[in-house]
Amino acid sequence: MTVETLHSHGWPDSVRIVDSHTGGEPTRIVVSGGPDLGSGKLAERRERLRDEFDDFRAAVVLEPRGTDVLVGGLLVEPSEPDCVAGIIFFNNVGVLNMCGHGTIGLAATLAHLGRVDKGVHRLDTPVGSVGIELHENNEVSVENVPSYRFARNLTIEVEGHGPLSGDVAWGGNWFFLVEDHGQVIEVGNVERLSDFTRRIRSALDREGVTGADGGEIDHIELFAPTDNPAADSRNFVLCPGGAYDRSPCGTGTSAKLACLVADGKLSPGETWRQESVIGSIFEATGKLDGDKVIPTVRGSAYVTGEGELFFDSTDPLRTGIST
Ligand code: PYC
Repeated sequence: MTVETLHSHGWPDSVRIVDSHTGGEPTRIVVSGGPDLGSGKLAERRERLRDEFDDFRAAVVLEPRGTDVLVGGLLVEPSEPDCVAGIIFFNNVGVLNMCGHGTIGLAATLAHLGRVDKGVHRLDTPVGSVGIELHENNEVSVENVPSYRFARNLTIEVEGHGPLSGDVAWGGNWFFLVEDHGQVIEVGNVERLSDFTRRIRSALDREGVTGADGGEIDHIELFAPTDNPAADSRNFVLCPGGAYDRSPCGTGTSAKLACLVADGKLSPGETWRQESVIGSIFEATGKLDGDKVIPTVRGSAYVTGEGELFFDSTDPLRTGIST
């Protein structure tokens, strides 16, 4: 898209942003000045962002303004009347369905802006509305969308590894969850873990393994025991754009909870403490909703900055650096 087309598309010259991190994973919320996506359902507005404003997405999260690790969110008016705000998350390669760490960061952002008080609120997302509760000490609980296991113990052939088995589960995004992988989940090993999980994603792709309705499995999650007495398990999560999640991943923890409940390893109401590869922790509990589980994921987020991004029309790198 040329700069002239961007202008005629109503691309802004600048936007206001608030940055935060949740367990080490950064979130950048565009709080004002973003493109007008109309007033339809959030799923429709997400498609509009994807189809008509992809350069805007890229400009907000990619270098030189952002990084591949950054998850962005466009704050919009909700379409659901009981919601205080609507949010469309995106990252370095496209739009997301939902984002757990991002929702915790968004709650901290809304509190920072004085737009919500402590207590319980609802947010509209492209995959359904979610609850947030703001606690003391920067902690936030997110009542996520109903989560479930779609396929159990599926075996794929991973290049350089051989057969590998895992579960496919939905936690607001599609995950392939693997317990038995032979990898060491430690922060010093993230390059190797990233390469390994990318090969798993390629194998899923090659073998045509998807979530329900052909949904792409774009998140890969490995688990291992932890020696941290404050956690039940440590994970490594590969995100769609190739970066790894510094947090334990809210939607990934939700998918894990659904599998644990389905296996009878966790009872509704019991707490699961998921540690990330860098050592941050989310606590999660679930309640049954038919054959699905509604997870509540609790973590803490800190606002790290606030400001304005400029998109100078003469800047040749206005739309970011795509690699
Ligand atoms: O916390 O759900 C999450 C998430 C998805 C991608 C990065 N974080």
